[in-house]
Amino acid sequence: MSSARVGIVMGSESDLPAMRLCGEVLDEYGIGWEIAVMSAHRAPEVVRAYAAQAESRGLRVLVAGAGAAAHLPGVLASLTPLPVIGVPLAGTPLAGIDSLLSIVQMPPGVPVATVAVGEMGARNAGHLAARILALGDPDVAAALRALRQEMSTRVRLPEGFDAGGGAPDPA
Ligand code: RP5
Repeated sequence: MSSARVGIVMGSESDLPAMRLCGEVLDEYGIGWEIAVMSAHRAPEVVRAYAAQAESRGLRVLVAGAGAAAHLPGVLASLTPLPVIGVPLAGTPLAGIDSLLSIVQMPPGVPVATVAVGEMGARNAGHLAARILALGDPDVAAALRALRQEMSTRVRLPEGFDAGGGAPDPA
């Protein structure tokens, strides 16, 4: 079994610049991840095999990025009970609206948790995967608490302003 708990999958090598940011975020939490390129339309049998083996290989969350008619996240979600986070990627003349709608509009029963288009979404996919894993992993939960605490200090307040106890306790 690999030590990766998150499988970051994308439809094309051209998706890598955005999707590697998801891995960088997972590193902040100390979460092991792996990366794979496989297309739901160019290599459907590979996608099927990857999804079928994902759980037994130790993966707990899949993050799938795709552009254009972006069916990879939905296809993965249809083939595994693991939670799937979809990252819509821009790159066509429709600038990601095409992939956003393809990914977010899954019919009931086969959900794909869809994040923002592009690099922002790739990063948030990492944060969302961490929140899922934090439910069953005290180390990830502690890293999440620390990150939220650090984020809550990123404020600039007017002189004399009383925030009512200061930065909120994110616990
Ligand atoms: C999708 O088509 C991929 O996810 C990629 O975003 C897009 C373009 O792929 P390439 O033509 O760059 O391989 O399948």
